[in-house]
Amino acid sequence: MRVAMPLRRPFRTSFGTQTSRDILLVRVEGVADGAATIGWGECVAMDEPRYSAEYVAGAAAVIEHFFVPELLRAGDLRADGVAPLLAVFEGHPMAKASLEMAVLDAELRVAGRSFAEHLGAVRDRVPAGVSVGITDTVGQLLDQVAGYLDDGYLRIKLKIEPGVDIERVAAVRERFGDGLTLQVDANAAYSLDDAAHLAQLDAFDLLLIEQPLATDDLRHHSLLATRMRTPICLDESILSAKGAADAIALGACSIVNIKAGRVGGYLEAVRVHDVCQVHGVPVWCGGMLETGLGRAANVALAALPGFTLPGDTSASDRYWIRDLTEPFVLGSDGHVAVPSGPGLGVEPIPDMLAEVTTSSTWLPAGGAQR
Ligand code: NPQ
Ligand code: MG
Repeated sequence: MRVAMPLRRPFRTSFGTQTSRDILLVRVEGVADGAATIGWGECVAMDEPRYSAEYVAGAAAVIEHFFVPELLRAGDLRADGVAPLLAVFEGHPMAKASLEMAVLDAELRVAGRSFAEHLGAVRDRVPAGVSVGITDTVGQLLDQVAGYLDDGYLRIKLKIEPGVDIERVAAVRERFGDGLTLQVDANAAYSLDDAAHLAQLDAFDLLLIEQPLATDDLRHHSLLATRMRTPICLDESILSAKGAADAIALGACSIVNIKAGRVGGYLEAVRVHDVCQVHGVPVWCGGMLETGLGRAANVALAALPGFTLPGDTSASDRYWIRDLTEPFVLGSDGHVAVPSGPGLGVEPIPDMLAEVTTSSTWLPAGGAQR
């Protein structure tokens, strides 16, 4: 099903401005261990192919025409069988991840186990950071950062792009001081020719710079790492556990942002975590403006031991006036609680879901019903 959720405020990045979120949700029904169960998945694809090649309508189509028929043909299905079955199809990691998430949720609800427990969490709360979009003026940026620090967020991430970078970081550092944990995200907006320009960021003691260069450019990231002191973190470039191992071996990054959708699912996300842990590479949990469903799974993932940096695991009210589930709230300690109930530990509030649903398609063994 598709839901339309207005954003609390427009979110601008180097690839565009979003004012609302069109989100594909997956609801599976089945029987596990003899008991009827349902599960929810959330696809993190954006409505347009800007952050990555996937987009909502494309994800819905590939799920309907290829992925669900393939899974139905296989019959007996477990969450750890979803990725292997769908591996015959190229690409579409976000669409694949949403199906695996839904099957895993259904399975864990019957087993009475939480996502956190299943993935290997070692914490019951996770430190929360917040991602701040590009603003029209420096004044607006300072006001927004002040507001988030007031809320209690433990680290600030500024979106940057060519022309809106060094002075913004300088202004935030000057206003909030050396104690502020600060990082930036370029969403692939620069090229290696900008190395000297980007090295000016070294003066501001940033925790990291996220994805400065193109998604497919590991070699240039590794060269950039020799030309600036600020640690390089990869987001868009990390598409699998093997890819993470390659990036680390090439010296393209020293920190990794993990997003389950981008790597094809929460089970692969755990493997990315494991590879990074073996190499002593810190990881943190990214965000894709998820509803409470995706947020629940992200917070569970962020509770694994290698997640040593605050994630973009913000509270629900960072993005939504009203979330689809009971809202995730920021505690006075700047942490978000990890759900402990079976499966995701949260579900859509029926009234709220009905209010935001724009279409739904039921895919039984016989064929689609709208
Ligand atoms: C990132 N997320 O780390 C992404 C990018 C991003 C929280 O900064 C709609 C849907 C708009 C997904 C804008 C954060 C989005 C989006 C930015 C993802 O690169
Ligand atoms: Mg990013």
